Amino acid sequence: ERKKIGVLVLSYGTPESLDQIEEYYTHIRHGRPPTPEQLEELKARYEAIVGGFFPLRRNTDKQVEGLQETLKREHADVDYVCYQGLKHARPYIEDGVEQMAKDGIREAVGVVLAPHYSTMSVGAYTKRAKETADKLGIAMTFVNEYHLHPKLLQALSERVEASLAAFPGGTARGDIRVIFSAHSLPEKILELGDPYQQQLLETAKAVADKAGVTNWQFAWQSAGQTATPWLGPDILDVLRTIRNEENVTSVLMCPIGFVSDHLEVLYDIDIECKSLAAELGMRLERTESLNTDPLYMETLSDVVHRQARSSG
Ligand code: FEC
Repeated sequence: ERKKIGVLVLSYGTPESLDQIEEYYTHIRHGRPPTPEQLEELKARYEAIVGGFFPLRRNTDKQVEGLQETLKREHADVDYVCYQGLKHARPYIEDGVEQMAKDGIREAVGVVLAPHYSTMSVGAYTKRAKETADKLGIAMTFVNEYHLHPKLLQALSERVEASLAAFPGGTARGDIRVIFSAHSLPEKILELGDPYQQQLLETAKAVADKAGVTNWQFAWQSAGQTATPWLGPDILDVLRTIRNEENVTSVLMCPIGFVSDHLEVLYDIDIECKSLAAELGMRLERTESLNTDPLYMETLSDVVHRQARSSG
């Protein structure tokens, strides 16, 4: 019989309807409910992207299906079975691991739908999964990062090239500023020696090199509203600065820290950045999200298989 290995696909999670936003937001805030104003503000953002429809739910389902099919096709000698574990919504990470145990899985690999490692992002997912797996007697190891996987870099650089080509004729390629972005985190991660920033810069440089882009920079987005400082510069400040101080009028946003269409892309970039750019008289485009790009599915399949082999 073929060996059976569980694959826990870890992702952020999203509410499935407007009335679940409060529970979701409370979970993100470590159990502290939001104020009525904060709740309304978040509801308004979800309503603005798709009239209260939550694309991340379906995108994650499709990514997990895509990974399952790719694993089956590329590694037919192993019986990989994919499960979902979400950070802030059901099925929670613990639910995913419990389901594996119920199905008799004794060996598993976890992979996060985010390519860059930080103790506060990927590390927090894997810690919860490992604790549950240890309790339930599942031998579980994790893919920590895959930010320089050649197929990931290829998928990203193809997107950059396609978007650059879509600027109006007459726009010189070298005049388009490419801004790579990722979710900000509290600045204290730097003192802790966290690899997050370094890995993001490595991906940005590798993608720029591959696409032949020299006019690029990195910026942070979607910082939380807390008393402590978050990593900057923020994308909105960067747009103002490059317009006012360098007279940049064409911008391509490439959110390399995210792999799917969701609020941080569809609202923070497509609505917030685009409206500021319009105010500033700039043309702003965004690269398409990876979603179920076959190259991304193959990246995940490859790192999962390598991890399973090295630990099994
Ligand atoms: O579309 C959706 O429904 C979900 C969009 C979404 C993604 C996402 C990714 C990341 N986050 C990360 C860290 C933080 C930290 C805080 C925080 C807060 C929020 C809030 C919403 C939200 N995040 Fe998120 N995040 C998404 C959505 N995130 C909504 C709450 C309101 C707000 O601040 O806008 C601050 C928590 C605190 O106050 O303690 C920290 C990181 C990622 C990227 C890596 C990953 O995907 O895991 C890091 C998608």
